[in-house]
Amino acid sequence: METQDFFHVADAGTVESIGPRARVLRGFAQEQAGELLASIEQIVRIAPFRHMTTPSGYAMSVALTNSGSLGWTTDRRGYRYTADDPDSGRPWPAMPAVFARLASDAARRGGFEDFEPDACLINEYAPGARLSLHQDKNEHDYGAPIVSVSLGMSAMFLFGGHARSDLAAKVPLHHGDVVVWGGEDRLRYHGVMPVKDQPHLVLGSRRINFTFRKAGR
Ligand code: MD3
Ligand code: FE
Repeated sequence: METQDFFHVADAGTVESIGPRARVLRGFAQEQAGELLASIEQIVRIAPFRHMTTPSGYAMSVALTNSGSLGWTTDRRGYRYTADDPDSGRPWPAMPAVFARLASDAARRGGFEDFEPDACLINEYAPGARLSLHQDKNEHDYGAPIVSVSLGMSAMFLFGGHARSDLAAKVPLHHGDVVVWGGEDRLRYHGVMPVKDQPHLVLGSRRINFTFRKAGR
């Protein structure tokens, strides 16, 4: 195990509150990481990672794909969820059972019962990739939480307030960490600082973050 991981073994199992209804579950997905990555490999064979274009015309530095009955997409026309992969015209790959179970278990641990996501957005970060401050507002029902799983290189997550100008807290996220957000924290601005190139033993110079959402009705 490399040094970067070594320091995060000790806090596995701890729960940090970063908001009234936002919890970091340290190392919650660590034991399952291999299985999760194998599932992602299968998904990417059908629906490869791609750099989508934002409505303002920029290519995102983060590459993404989806699994589940709905997938998040962006192009010049805007942000939305679609049943089909716009590149292939085929449905997004089904959500693996291990994904659905992890999402529901983590949500319960974070204080949300009966979470049944229909969408899993998978983000891939190369060194330097970032996500500017934004809100996740394309989902039908803000009552359901969002569950996020981080694998590979560490990143500094920015957790802001309800206005873009609110000061953002910095929360380091490491391989195996899971975060659960809901209730009054659901619409807080958030982002990811440019990822530093500190290669991970298993994933190398990559960070993968996948977020489970209930996007449809
Ligand atoms: C906080 N992804 O895909 S984790 C995203 O690490 C996204 O790739 C980040 O933000 C990443 O939209 C951050 C998750 C996250 C997702 C939804 C949230 C944090 C959130 C909704 C409300 C508050
Ligand atoms: Fe987001």
